[in-house]
Amino acid sequence: MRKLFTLCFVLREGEILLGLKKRGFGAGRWNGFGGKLDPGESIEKAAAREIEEESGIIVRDLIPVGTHEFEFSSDPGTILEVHVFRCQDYSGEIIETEEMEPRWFRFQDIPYADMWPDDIHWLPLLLEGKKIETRFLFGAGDTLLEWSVEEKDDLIRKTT
Ligand code: 6OG
Repeated sequence: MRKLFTLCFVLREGEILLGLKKRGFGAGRWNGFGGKLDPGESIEKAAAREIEEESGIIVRDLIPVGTHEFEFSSDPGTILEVHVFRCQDYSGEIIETEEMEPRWFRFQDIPYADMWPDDIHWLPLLLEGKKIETRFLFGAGDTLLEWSVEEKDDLIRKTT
């Protein structure tokens, strides 16, 4: 079974917007903004809706970065398929919400120790503008058992 999620990172000059998740899955960890798709909703619509619900801003550009497949050994066969975006153009004011406490971090200060353990393996690639496709298997205590991170070429290639 696959469960679809979105995850979006807002960037500005040398800084990334993260939110401290205050409740639910991943509470206590810093992460991008995102969540589950509503029934019938497109992935892009869900990404924009979640970021507005969780941080107050309206995104004007959503650049697809790739996908993660997360699996937990405690629930084999259930794949969390997470569609990742970055965004550099938004309107509105960033606010704290019931779900997230937002904060800007300089790239060199990203709190990897207080994030999901997969993040350190791919977030630096996102910051370099790379596209990615990853798989992570988590064991007890959310430790990483197996993982792979592939850098994807852009689909459009120059032929000359
Ligand atoms: P809600 O439960 O709030 O959606 N998510 C993960 N993000 C990272 N970096 N690593 C993981 O490793 C994750 N598992 C889920 C997807 C959960 C949000 O958390 C993300 C969603 O944006 C296991 O609806």
